[in-house]
Amino acid sequence: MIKSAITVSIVGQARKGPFVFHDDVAHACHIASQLGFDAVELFAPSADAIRSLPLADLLQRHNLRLAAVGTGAGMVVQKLQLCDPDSARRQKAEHFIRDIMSAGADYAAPAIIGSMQGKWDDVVDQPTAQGYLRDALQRLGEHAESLGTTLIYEPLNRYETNMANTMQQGVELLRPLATTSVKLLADLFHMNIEEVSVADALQTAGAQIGHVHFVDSNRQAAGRGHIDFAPIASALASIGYDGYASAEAFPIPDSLTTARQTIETFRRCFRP
Ligand code: LER
Ligand code: MN
Repeated sequence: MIKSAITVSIVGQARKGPFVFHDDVAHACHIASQLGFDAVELFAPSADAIRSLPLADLLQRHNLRLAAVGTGAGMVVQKLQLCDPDSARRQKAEHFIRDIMSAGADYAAPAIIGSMQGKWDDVVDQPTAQGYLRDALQRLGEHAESLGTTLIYEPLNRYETNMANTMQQGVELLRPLATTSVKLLADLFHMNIEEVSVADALQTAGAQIGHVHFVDSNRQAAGRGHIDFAPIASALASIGYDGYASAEAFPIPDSLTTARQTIETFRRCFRP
């Protein structure tokens, strides 16, 4: 059965980012559990920041799971990315991700690679960048396997990366990997921009989908934009997806309204 999750960021530099809750993890957990969410997804500045939270206690007290941990703070705060021309910087990026993966694995949560994938450009051409990214995904996928988790790779819209924009490009990027521990993230906001049909793209990626960012066309709560969620819910049901639908949305007009609207749409889609 598909499970619900909601995002909380504790990255100061990401206060304008698409996260439902900011700064106060205890408050986010309280509201998430009151509204009946299954889990929270955490965006943190570092593995140490995750470890210094009273997360075990909060999750247990509110009967929540940790759905996933984001790694994008490596880019937002330190400008790290896996396609950096400088090998020491690439290693630093990989190390940052590895650390977050380990912190997430304490709660059986996978880590997400979104903006940390980087981009190709005039300095690092496309085949070289693709090689850097694939090699890192291979090593990090093996690390996920050893931790008993998965690694979630996220195709992003063209304004954020040129590595993979669609589910099909994500499938092709992962195809040569000698590990099945790297899964795809289907972010409905990015897919709404890039896919011919969001439902068809979900069907194409099928069992490779490991996480869903459940959000509307305008990156507000599901139900506050113009995405038609019925065919998306059918596609996810038909591929047997049983991971999280996690609200990575702007808190517009505010966090509570966004959380309420999300869970209403979630129930309409997945608990009819
Ligand atoms: C992260 O999940 C995401 O969707 C990106 O747009 C941010 O890098
Ligand atoms: Mn996303």
